[in-house]
Amino acid sequence: MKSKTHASGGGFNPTSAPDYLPQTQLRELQLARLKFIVKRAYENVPFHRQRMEEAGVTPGDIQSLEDVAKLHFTMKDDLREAYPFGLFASPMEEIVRVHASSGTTGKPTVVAYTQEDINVWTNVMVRSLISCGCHRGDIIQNAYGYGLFTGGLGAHYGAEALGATVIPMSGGNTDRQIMIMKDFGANVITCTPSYFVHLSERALELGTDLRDLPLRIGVFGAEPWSDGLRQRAEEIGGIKAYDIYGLSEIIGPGVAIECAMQEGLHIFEDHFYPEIIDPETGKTVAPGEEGELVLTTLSKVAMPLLRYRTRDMTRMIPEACGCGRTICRIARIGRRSDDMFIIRGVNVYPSQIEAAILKVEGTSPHYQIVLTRAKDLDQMEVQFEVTPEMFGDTVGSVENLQRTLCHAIESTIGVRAKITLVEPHSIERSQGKAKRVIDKREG
Ligand code: DLL
Repeated sequence: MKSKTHASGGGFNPTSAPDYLPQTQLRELQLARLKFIVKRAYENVPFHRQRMEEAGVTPGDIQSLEDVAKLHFTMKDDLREAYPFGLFASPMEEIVRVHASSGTTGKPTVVAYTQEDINVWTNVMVRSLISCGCHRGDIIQNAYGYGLFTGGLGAHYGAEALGATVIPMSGGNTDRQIMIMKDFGANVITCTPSYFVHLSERALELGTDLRDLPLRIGVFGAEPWSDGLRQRAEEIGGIKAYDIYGLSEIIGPGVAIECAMQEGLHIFEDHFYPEIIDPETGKTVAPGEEGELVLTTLSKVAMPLLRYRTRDMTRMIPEACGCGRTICRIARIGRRSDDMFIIRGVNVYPSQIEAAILKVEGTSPHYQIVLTRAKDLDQMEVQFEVTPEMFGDTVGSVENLQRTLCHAIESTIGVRAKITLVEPHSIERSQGKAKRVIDKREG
């Protein structure tokens, strides 16, 4: 699996060789690319030039990888303010594609690609798919959304260049997905983990057990998901589920991916330079400590980003990986520094609630957290879908289940939640990223 070298995809050569570069070579490559990208940003994007001038830094000051710390951070708001094309470093004639990430409020943030950028994206997606055991000849059902979201087209180009057969399903249309999966013999599926669980359950309702199909691998990402959810997905789908990470601002899917060891995600650091910082102070944390992931695009031509604050919390795994890849690894991203909500003074992440729920035997990952405020006191309600089967041998009565869930949550986060059991399917299914928190508190 070390280096697949069959030509396909318009002369594109899918190989995972850069994953195994000796450290010194990798650092040299990174430094050369860092110098290139800083110069490019400085010369072509007024925003970056202005920030560098404010900090008294010129491209010539970047002489080592550590010098990256001299540069300014770029934030999501900087992209919003530059809406739509303000951060582009290439003239429009050279931009072959734009994507946008949907903001929950206001305008989306727009990102751009030259043909070279699309080639890099394809390259890292091929390496991602190879890393989780996909190969030429696989039939990949791509259920990430096609459109402004990067998931669909990102996975699509990578899968084609790998030499796989792509079924460009996009998200949704679940009954049809299931029929096509069965009839076309898909053995790999790419989608959000929450959508996969929904799809598997719907399949069962329609009399199809995915475990009886050729499906072998799930390449899941675009949202945080717990190890508990991974276990459920693997059980119900009869698959091996891999975690893929990425974000539009940096390229889309394919920034990092698990390998067969599944002990963290390898960052394609020949193209994306990672740092882990303390989100409060902006300072680099000690090696192996948790902090916010900051990424610098090392080869992005159309829209170079310097020290982009992802808000995703993780840590570097300093030990060498058993798979032999030399590129660095980060721990799975369980939370963002900003999907956190505070309830009665306690910081809570939806992923903690999910992990607590899934610890209870017989439960399913269909839940929603509703936050309200009554008489100045915050209340947290966890709505949880039940099915008749849950009351078989495992949980007993309704009260029993409520008690057990309440206890599981309280012992995990230290806050009591009201558990409301709701009808099967009453929580809206997402075709992409699941919406876990409804915050009805004011102010
Ligand atoms: O979600 C790109 C993507 C598509 C990644 C398909 C993987 C698969 P955005 O819509 O810009 O891009 O959202 C990026 O989603 O900053 C994380 O907070 C979250 N995220 C993405 N992948 C993971 C993951 C795509 N594997 C934001 N685990 C990121 C946890 C993830 N969170």
